Amino acid sequence: MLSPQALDEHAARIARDGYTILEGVIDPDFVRAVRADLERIERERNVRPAKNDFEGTQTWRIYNLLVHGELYERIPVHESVLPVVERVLDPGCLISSLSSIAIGPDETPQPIHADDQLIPLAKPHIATVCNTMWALTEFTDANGATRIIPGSHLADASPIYGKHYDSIPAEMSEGSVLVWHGSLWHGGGANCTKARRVGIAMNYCAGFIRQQENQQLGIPREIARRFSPRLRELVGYGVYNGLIGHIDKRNPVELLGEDAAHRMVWEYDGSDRS
Ligand SMILES: O=C(O)CCC(=O)C(=O)O
Repeated sequence: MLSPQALDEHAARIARDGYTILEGVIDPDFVRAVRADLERIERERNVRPAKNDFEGTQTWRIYNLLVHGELYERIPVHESVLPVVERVLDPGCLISSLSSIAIGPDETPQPIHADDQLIPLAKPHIATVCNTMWALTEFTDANGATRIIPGSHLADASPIYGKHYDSIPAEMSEGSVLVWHGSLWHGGGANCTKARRVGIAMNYCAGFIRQQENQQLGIPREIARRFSPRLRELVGYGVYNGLIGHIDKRNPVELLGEDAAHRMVWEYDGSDRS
């Protein structure tokens, strides 16, 4: 577990450079278990690469991982990763999407993009998105490590789709996590090796914008019911700042048969906004 000081330093690095790498924070047994389980899902669901350049034609992706078993429930709440994200967004952040990305041999580079570029806000702006890439294998220049352009989160525009930009590979050891500001220009790398580069894309957004994968409709309620209280909030069974996301003035967690832990904005007494 990272110290509060280390967490602050990582958040400061993201503010300055647009990214940071949390070296070796994921338990090796967990890394192996997730890798093996992704192979199971691929086999059972006959997952195949997409046919477009953005997702990659030699890249295996599995979306909406929270419906695929309890193993995945440990990812969004990881004790060394979530606190960094909470410092970049705030504790009211949400899961935006949770998917796997296995880049296979012969994959070509993904077009450089910013994960928030479809959000029509003038740039640069505060982080509305904060994304993480978990290395389930080593990430190297040769096998398709995520390519990044340090500092680009401060640009006044998003990259032009399909244009070449000089970038560096975010190389990291198995069990490490790359965390970036959603405005950072980046893309998956080309894989020139004979083995797959496997990652988990654990993506978060601010509690006041729309999640990329619809978590409340995409995860059956009986699955969400077994989630931990924090995971329920992260998928959207909660309200941001006591207001955003309410249903008829009530906290949506009540749909799961739970009492709401936090007060709604109209219950604040003016001195206390906790
Ligand atoms: O696979 C990667 O390294 C990055 C993927 C990515 O940025 C995306 O699919 O949006």
